[in-house]
Amino acid sequence: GQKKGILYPRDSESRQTKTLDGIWNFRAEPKLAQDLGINQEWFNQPLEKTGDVELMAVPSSYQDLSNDRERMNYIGWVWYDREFWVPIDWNTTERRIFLRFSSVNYYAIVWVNGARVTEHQGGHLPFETELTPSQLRFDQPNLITVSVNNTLTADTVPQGFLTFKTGEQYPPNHFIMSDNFDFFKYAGIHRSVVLYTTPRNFIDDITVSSTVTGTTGQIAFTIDTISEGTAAVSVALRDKEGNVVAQAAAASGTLTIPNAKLWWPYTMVSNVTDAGYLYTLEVILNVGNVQDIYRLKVGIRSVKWTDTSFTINDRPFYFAGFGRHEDFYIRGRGFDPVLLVKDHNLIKWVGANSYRTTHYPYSEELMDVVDQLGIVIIDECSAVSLTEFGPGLLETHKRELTQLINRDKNRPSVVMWSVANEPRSEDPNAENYFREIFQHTRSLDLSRPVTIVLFTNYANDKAAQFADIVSLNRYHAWYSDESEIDIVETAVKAESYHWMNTYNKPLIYTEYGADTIAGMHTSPSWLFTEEFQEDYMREHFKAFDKMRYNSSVAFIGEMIWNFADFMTKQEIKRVVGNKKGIFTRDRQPKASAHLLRSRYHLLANEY
Ligand code: GCB
Repeated sequence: GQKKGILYPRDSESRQTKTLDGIWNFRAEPKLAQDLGINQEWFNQPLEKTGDVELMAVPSSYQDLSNDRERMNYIGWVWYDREFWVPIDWNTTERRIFLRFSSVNYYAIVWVNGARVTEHQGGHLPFETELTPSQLRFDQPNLITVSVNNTLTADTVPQGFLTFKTGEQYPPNHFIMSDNFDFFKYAGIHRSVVLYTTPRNFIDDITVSSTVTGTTGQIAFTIDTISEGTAAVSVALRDKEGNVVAQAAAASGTLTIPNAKLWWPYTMVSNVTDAGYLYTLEVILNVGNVQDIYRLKVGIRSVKWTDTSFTINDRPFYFAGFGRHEDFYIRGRGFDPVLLVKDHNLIKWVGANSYRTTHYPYSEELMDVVDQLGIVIIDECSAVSLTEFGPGLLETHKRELTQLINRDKNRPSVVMWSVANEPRSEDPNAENYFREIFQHTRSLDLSRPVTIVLFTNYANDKAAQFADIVSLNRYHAWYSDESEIDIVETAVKAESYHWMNTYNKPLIYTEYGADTIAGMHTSPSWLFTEEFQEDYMREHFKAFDKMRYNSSVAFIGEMIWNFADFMTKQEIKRVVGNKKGIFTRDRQPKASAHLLRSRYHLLANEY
């Protein structure tokens, strides 16, 4: 059969992984070089034979590693290569070897020893290909070459638009790639590259979903295998101590767990060690006398929603969280385990119970961490700020959702899918477009609600009608009625009630925020000062409190924009990036972090 799973590569008795992370060679094509590297077949030899190469770290964005303005604004093909060895005992038809990329932004072509082995479009999501022993060398180094193109179009998610500027003030061939989103267009090999092995007959995919009835948990499971002989699949669910609490000898079925330990958000348990309880689903495939073993962490929890409620394990859940970014100095959007740990320590310090993966899927390592800590996730795909709704875009967007759900479907932390952030959803074409997007998402997963994050006027919006839960971004007293914080409470309530009453769905306020330069103070508060950010938040809290205590509507959450300052394109409304963080880009608290901390701890006592 055709491989369709994208399980995270994990070592086991039957599987090995080998990282290709480290220092690679790098070469950018000259500006507007018209596919020079492909035409000259740079993949057929070490890059250093084709011209000057630079050092490049993998994983990392490539933009901030040089001091070059052109590199920062580069649009087009860049090339990476390195040598690698394959262990001699991998040279057997008893094993399969896969090459897996966790994220390359945006478009990638991969060659091994000069042969094109795979390509992928779309950042933030993994892709892989099998390498046969005949494609590899076991007695000398192998060459891997990756070309990466960051050009966005009307058919990519997100969208971008190349414009050549002409006129006497412009030099020849002056062009820009414009976009409508508010984060820097980092590009490159953003997450790990690994080789991993499986036995010839192997576990391709695992799908689980859980329900809870009283004290009993149930896990429905499906195991997909690729095997040539008669395959026998068995599964065993082990608790944290390693005891088997349920098992089955079948490729699909339901496990019943009496007195199940539930997966709880960490703010909803009194003992923090009870948060995010994970069992291990041990899956064994036997073909002849060869086994493949894969262990997947699973949580038992229920997610339920109606037009008036949202619950986790049958308790109302109120989202107290953030919008975020994968963003840091130097590495850009490159995966960084140090930052991952620091951020989640800060998130727990603030007492946030949730966040949205604005505006693209975050790393698999991060998803492991939130599963383990009991932090709740609204999982967003890369469709940010869509402006034109053509058939090419629809196809790309659906493919991204398929890959996202395939990757994250088993995560207990993920309680909702977000199909888009701030599309021009008052456009008449948005109606059919989003009807299809929502249908497609539900065809892949019915166990979680689907939301869309809107910034339209409730009366003209064409997409909210399809959502289970409506999410709203709004910046009263910032982008509209700027500085007039005395209107905030009234404005937030008036508008939120319109959304809730028009659509009869739960509402989450997914963004509000004010750019704040850390260390800038005034009394009384002025735009951009720490005092203003605090005042602005307090006015929002008044509105949120009135709405969450109003039992005739379902106001189910507040998420501030943003967890930390982050890099954006250069524009005059940004002072070296977006400063709406409650932490600075280097993760130091502004006054607002302390204010939010006292609120989120109070909220945690109530829910
Ligand atoms: C928004 C966007 C977010 C921006 C934010 C802002 O509505 O969803 O990506 O960064 O506003 O600060 O303008």
